[in-house]
Amino acid sequence: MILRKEQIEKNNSENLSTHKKNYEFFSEKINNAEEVIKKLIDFQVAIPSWALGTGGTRFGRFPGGGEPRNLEEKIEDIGLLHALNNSSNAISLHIPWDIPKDAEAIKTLAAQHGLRFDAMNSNTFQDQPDQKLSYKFGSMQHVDKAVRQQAIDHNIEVIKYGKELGSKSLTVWLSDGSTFPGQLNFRKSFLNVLESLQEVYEVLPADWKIFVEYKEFEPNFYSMTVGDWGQSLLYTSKLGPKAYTLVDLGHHLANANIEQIVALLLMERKLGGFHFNDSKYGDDDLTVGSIKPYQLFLIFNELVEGMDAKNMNHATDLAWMIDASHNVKDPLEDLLQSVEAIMIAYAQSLIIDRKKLVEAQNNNDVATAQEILQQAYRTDVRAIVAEARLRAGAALNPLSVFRNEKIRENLIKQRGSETMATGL
Ligand code: LRH
Ligand code: MN
Repeated sequence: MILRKEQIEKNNSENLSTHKKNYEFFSEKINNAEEVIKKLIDFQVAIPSWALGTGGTRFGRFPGGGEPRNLEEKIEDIGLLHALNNSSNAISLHIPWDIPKDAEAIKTLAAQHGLRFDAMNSNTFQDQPDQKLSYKFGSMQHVDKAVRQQAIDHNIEVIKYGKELGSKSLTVWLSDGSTFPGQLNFRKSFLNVLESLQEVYEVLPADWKIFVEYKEFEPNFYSMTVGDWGQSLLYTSKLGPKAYTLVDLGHHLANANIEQIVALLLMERKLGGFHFNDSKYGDDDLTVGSIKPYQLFLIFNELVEGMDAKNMNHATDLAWMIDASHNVKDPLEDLLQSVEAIMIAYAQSLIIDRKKLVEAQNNNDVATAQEILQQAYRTDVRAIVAEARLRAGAALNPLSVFRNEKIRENLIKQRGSETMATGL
């Protein structure tokens, strides 16, 4: 299902005058609109290949139809998102859910849609049909060296696929841990994981990064062997300069101050990137900015401040990825809303009066500091974000084009109503 430029232009022309009025009104309220628009156009978010179908829970899954049946159709769907918002030019693959049978062909197809391959994801949290040894009691932490070696070999295989596709990074999320006290020796488990990651690190190409993703609980419910940012930083500090910590917003205990974690990982030059989503309780993998939009803004505030302090390039020096699962929304609509929320939070963080904020902080003027942050957060930047899309040849309102052009209906006609995508 290819979206033709004319379809986007037709929809844009119907909304252009309203947009222009909004843009003129709101761009006057900020003094660096042009700089913000340039940064928004450069800012690209990778789409997870495992989130293009309907997700589910152990209680049920309610597929909506027209889901991609293979990697080629997943690339088509991400191409569609990128055509609509010009902010999703990368795919993050999960192996073995998305093994590229013909890597060259897949790479060419992705390029035709203006897409590149971001971080590759390994999977040692499920047992595959042809797998010799089970990961029931963990993978890289396992007491049995043979199981650890199997997990190491899998990650090396994932790097091989990534090299063929032009990816430059590997994300390792381990479900390893324990569910009952006494089940594990925490020190031995940590050292087994470290030794295993070191064997993967040794074969990592010179220009690659390895992201160590932490998670507080699930599927283990007593301990996780990469259980929080401190443990991940311990691994990445011991591994070496190509190892970084990956922050999945849903992988924290309630009320954790994620923006402070981000600031300190940036200070240590050990922040590798993000899995953006939102949550109210656990790893809910909900639409970005749908539950705690102010937290997302505060995280981007620390990102912009911390990256500028290290002269980092906002668009390229960190891995910006979404990790979501769609139980009740159309997967593509959900992803469009998530990218929009990320762009809005980024734009708001770019209009913070940082000079005044530093002044207020140096004067312990707490009230003024809050006023400065909330001035930016309460500024409606949607017309600025839309103007960036317009200038990049994308849709002023991606979601309404998706609906107006009956894209899901067409996908169901093309693929059927029963198709199920691989993934979560
Ligand atoms: C684990 C996780 C990890 C992925 C998986 C799909 O909760 O966030 O990033 O491998 O989701
Ligand atoms: Mn994740």
